[in-house]
Amino acid sequence: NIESNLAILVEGKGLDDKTADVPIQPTLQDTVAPRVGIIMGSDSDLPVMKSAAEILEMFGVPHEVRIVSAHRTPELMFSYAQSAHERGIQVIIAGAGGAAHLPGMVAALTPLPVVGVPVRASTLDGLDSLLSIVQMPRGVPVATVAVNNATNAGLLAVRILGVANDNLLSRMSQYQEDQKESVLSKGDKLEK
Ligand code: RP5
Repeated sequence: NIESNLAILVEGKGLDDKTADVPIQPTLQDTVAPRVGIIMGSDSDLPVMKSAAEILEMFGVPHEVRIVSAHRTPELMFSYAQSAHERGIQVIIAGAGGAAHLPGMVAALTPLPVVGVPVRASTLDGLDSLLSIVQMPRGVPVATVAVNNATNAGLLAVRILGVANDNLLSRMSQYQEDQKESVLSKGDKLEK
């Protein structure tokens, strides 16, 4: 669950510990390996990035949460990005703020899809993070979500995995139905 993932993160367990944080999940029980890697430049990004973990938790997608800084731990960033696909990770969600180089650098080092989350971390209201992440050169894509919108990063990861997983695809359809119902019922209440 999210708490144990985050606890492991806070305890600072490294990449060598590949099993301790893998929860048993209802939808992808055929594997114990995490399918989505959620990484961020600093533990100060956690309040924003935990929303991505909550979405993956809700859809039952095995995931891991790690602090990997492009600037403070560049060697770790290299090893994480270069080995993620070999460990069974299929999507990387990378959040960072300010000079937010992590998502782009990771995208340069992995063949996996990378979803970038610009974290509002400075006096510039997140515009600095957004531009740092979204303005990638041709050939190195990062799917960038809105500032602080780690929820959408989680949902995008579920949709990517859903292409090859009917269970996730139908859960996503249900999520959309539920969302529609919720909006319509709010509209009904306003009209009354
Ligand atoms: C980035 O710098 C992190 O992603 C974070 O958003 C920002 C500030 O980091 P701290 O100084 O709070 O650790 O690398």
